[in-house]
Amino acid sequence: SAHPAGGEADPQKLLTPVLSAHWDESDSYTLAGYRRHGGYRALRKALAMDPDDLIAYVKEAGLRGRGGAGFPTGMKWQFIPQGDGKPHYLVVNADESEPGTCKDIPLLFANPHSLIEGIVIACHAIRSHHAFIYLRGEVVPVLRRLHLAVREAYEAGYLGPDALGPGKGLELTVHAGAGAYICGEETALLDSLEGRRGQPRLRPPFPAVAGLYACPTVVNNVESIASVPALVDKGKDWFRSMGSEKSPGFTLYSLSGHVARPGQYEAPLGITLRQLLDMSGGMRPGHRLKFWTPGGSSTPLLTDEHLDVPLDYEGVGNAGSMLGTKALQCFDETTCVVRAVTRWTEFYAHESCGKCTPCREGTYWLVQLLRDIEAGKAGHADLDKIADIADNINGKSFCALGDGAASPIFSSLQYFRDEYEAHLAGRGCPFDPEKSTAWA
Ligand code: L3W
Ligand code: SF4
Repeated sequence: SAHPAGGEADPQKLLTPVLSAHWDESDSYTLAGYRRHGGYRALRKALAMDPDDLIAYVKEAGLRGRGGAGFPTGMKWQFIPQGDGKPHYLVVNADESEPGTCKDIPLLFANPHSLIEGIVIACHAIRSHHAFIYLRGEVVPVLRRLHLAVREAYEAGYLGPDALGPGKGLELTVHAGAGAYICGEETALLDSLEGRRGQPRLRPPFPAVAGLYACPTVVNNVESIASVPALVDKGKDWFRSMGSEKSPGFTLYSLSGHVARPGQYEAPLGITLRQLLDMSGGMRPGHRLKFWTPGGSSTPLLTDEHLDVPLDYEGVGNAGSMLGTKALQCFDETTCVVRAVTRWTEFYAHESCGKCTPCREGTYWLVQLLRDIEAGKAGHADLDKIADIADNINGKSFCALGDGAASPIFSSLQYFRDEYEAHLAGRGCPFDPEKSTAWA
């Protein structure tokens, strides 16, 4: 199809494989495989830099957190107080669980050393001597590879007593979670790591001030830290040559759903879903895009009107959603939006930690009402009721899980209210003849 920049262009040329460059090599996860392509070269460069200069460098490069919020990584490192006499910690959030989000797990599986190298660089910057990786516990094959990679890094001296220079040690602990989505929320993660039930803490204080064991802690996403070695190795100008002024760099886009070739596509921030679909063979043959999520189910749905929205923090924000984790779940015209929203809401209700009332009770009520709507047992007042409940969760919950649960409700009502109405009119799902008395 026509390239937006003008003329015909090969969509594959937009790909900028960095983290994913060697995933198809059989030993990409080993130290030897990683070093063959320049692995741990950036570390030498970083260790020769003054920590404050390194932080300034990452700040100037403009790297933003890849876990959903897009907070500037260098700024987060700079928040760590210096000379405070307390230990500093780096905690990598590898508890990837957001529906649709599936980039950190393949990254860790194929290229764990990019994360380990990034960890050593980041610990030099924030003057930390102990880092932790909090991994989603269900992914046992990833846990095994991570343990192997950490052992290799210790044996090679990248970790251990002299990792950051003679007598300046760095320990790295891998911790597997026990299967709760809420433990991906940074403060719940810290409570879980400390051995408590994973529930969010009040912020402020932010982890940068009082995090793990009440000490200054940086919590970063896997992809954010794994991006640091390439940035340091190739330089901030190279990094800034991709993406936009406010959202520079390369990133992993995860395409899933009714697309011809789902998977990870590494490309600059700011490209569009239309371009990504060009790269991935489009929607499955004979079908068209109906709705999609820019960054997992917590980010408001968008539709086929938004195919040309730049996939960066500003562009998606201006379109009324959030870039989030760049988990692009694409649904075609055969999908019932009410069914999809019900399924997501069931997830949030199940994963609600129960600490605050709006989320604990609200997600439960939403599930009951959505199931009634889907089964054709609801009335028009129930559509207003789900909007009202979502309104009482959004911004009134203790953590972002509540806001995330409200967002598919608001956005689906905004774009597909007629489909909800059709469930009421047909007394059931118009997409499923067995459930509906009036096939629409
Ligand atoms: C010090 C301040 N630090 C903010 C730090 C804060 C955190 C970061 C961003 O949620 C989003 C959420 C999900 N002093 C600070 C400060 N910080 N002000 O900056 O904070 P925040 O509150 O903007 O976001 P968050 O708590 O990190 C993350 C959304 O991501 N999401 C879910 C993603 C799920 C996954 C997964 O499963 N892997 O990533 C998708 O969009 O809804 O809005 O570190 O401490 N004054
Ligand atoms: Fe727990 Fe939900 Fe409240 Fe977050 S919003 S603290 S997950 S009950």
